[in-house]
Amino acid sequence: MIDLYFRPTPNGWKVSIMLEETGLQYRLVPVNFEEGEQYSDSYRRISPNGRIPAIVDHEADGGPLPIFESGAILIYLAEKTGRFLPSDAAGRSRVIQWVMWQMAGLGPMAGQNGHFLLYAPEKIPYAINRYGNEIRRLYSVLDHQLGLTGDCVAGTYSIADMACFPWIMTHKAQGMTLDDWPNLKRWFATLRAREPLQRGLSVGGGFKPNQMTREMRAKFFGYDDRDRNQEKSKEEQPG
Ligand SMILES: N[C@@H](CCC(=O)N[C@@H](CS)C(=O)NCC(=O)O)C(=O)O
Repeated sequence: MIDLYFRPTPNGWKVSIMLEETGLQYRLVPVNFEEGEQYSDSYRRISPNGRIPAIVDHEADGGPLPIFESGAILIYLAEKTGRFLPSDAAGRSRVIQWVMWQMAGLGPMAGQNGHFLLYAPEKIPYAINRYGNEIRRLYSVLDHQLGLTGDCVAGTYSIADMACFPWIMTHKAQGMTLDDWPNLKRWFATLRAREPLQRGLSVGGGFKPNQMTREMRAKFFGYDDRDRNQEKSKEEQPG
């Protein structure tokens, strides 16, 4: 049995999709961000970075194995099952390159783009332009790659597709339309039709981006909403 420490977010879905695709037995363990559970001592023993997703494989050789970082989890599950990661050196390298690209580029940049577009307490044009330009560049990179490889990022359906898909799924919230990237649009529709992928996305109650109140967001993102409001009301006073 595998415990999946989870919350319905793009990084969480990468792993729930892989678990559904492989048919491995797993148990969902929700992590309550509003209560700050991700920072508890017990959770940090599983995920030292205090983020979801994480897994514990209770059937690993040598005893229960905690794993954090979604890319590392995908590679572990692919190796455990012998699926979605080619065994030849070139094919394996191609998939891992795109998993790394997602982990170091698409995910973090889309995260920052979404933050400055949707959640930042003030609109900062410099940040919105910087991350907006970078996310458009990354969409173009993926679109170009899919123009070369066809239906899958690294040739055949793999953990590279599962890593990228949930971050492209949030394109509307990112202020993007797939109409500008025909290869990406085709890939997205093909993957969207996969039943295991759909099951992975429906785990944990679907996508509720705005379930946090303004106060919760202020606490979560570490800014003092109360002080800002006081400053704002001072600014708004006529003098
Ligand atoms: N590089 C990490 C990123 C994980 C991550 O940022 N997870 C977010 C949810 S998508 C999280 O746990 N946020 C909680 C917080 O910021 O306190 C991975 O891919 O696993």
